[in-house]
Amino acid sequence: MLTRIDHIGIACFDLERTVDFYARTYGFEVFHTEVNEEQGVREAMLRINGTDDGGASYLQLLEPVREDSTVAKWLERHGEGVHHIAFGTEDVDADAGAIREKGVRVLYDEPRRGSMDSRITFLHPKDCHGVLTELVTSAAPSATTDH
Ligand code: CMX
Ligand code: CO
Repeated sequence: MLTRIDHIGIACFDLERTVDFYARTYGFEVFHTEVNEEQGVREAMLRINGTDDGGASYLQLLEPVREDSTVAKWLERHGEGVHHIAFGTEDVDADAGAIREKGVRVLYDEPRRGSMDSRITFLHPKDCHGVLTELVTSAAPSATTDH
């Protein structure tokens, strides 16, 4: 079951400048940063609020690290802005399977590694009324204490 907005993914050209904007304008602080080579991004997670399923909602600021990455391609076409939304679930495998059975294309056969050792998959935007949609299962809290 999908129980929270886990994050909103925002594509940007310059991660530091965008982080600075969110800090100066809203007072949001960086909770976590990492490079995800497989996804071709450098990212900053800004934690906005806790959620009643025990998780949290974040903004995920994304800067491409490779010209052939999906985010680089998207920035070239659209410029900066909202790139995707992500729903949180306790069981990404079960939810992705159930959604696939409804005829929505799930992009990965098996969930891959996402931010903070989460497990993620994506739904094709053309099957979701134009919204690239991610499903996320967070790592157990103990797995993220060293980040
Ligand atoms: N939101 C909405 N529509 C999008 C989109 C997005 N983010 N990205 C692409 N599209 C649309 C395009 O506008 C295009 O539509 P038109 O044909 O009508 O112009 C269509 O999808 C195909 O676009 P494309 O540029 O040819 O893109 P690709 O097919 O190469 O890739 C997608 C699209 C969804 C398969 C690819 O972006 C993908 O695999 N995404 C999942 C991985 C990802 O986004 N990783 C970065 C974030 C990592 C993280 O969150 O941790
Ligand atoms: Co994301």
